[in-house]
Amino acid sequence: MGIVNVTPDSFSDGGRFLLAPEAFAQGLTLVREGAAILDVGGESTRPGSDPVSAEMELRRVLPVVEALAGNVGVPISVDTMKAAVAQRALLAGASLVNDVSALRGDAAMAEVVAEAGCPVCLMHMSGQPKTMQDDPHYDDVVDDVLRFLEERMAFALSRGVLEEQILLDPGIGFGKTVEHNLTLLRHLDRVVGLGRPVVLGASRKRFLGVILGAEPGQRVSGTVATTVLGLLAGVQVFRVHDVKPNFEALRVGLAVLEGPGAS
Ligand code: HH2
Repeated sequence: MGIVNVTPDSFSDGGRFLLAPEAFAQGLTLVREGAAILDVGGESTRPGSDPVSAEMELRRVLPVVEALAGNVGVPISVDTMKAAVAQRALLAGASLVNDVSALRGDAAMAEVVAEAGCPVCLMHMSGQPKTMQDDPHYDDVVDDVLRFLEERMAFALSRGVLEEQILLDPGIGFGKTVEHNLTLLRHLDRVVGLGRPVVLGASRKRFLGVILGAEPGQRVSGTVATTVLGLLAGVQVFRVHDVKPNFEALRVGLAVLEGPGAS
């Protein structure tokens, strides 16, 4: 899953009118590099970020979803916590909803997803992006994340979302210390054990910077390490900025695990 950010704070000097063409070009590049899904987002959820309005998110996301859906042969995911944004993006050609609030951010989201009959990614997040890194605490981070994901899956099912449409994500970096992230990465097999495809989003995240003493653009090899570990644990979807190195690592990893025909 290649990341297409349509957010001004994700593109160094992106003004409003530059965002869509830049994001569209990025999407094409990521597909050329091997992405099997593109995840388009118009609201930054990085620690400390402020929410944006639905109107602003729609203005950013819709043209990009529409253009990519008409020009690439891979499914488009919309990374949003807002039902209105998900609904319009689905109409514009998106076919998956990536909701980092796991259907908690907007009371109408479950219905939108259930009615569309589309896949939905439910991610663990403790708190809100604005404050989630203030003092994250868990009794047992793996148990707590598993319980949360089971509870959110039960909620989704109760609202008419089909089990086979649900993907789960432990939410690396969302209300977690470096140690919490490492513990979750060590126990990804238990998330996989919940029985649904798992999405891993470790790409360029801060814990890699802490380990490596590196800025975001220098965290690619560290990201690839998490991808290979995820593959070994049974993770099926890797949400990454740098598709080529991660895709190549997956191809080699799959060739080893399943034989050359699998890559
Ligand atoms: N991480 C980010 C955003 N969306 N979705 C899922 N399912 N899993 C994740 O780990 C995840 C996510 C944050 O990463 P990034 O896209 O780099 O930053 P931003 O929030 O600025 O878009």
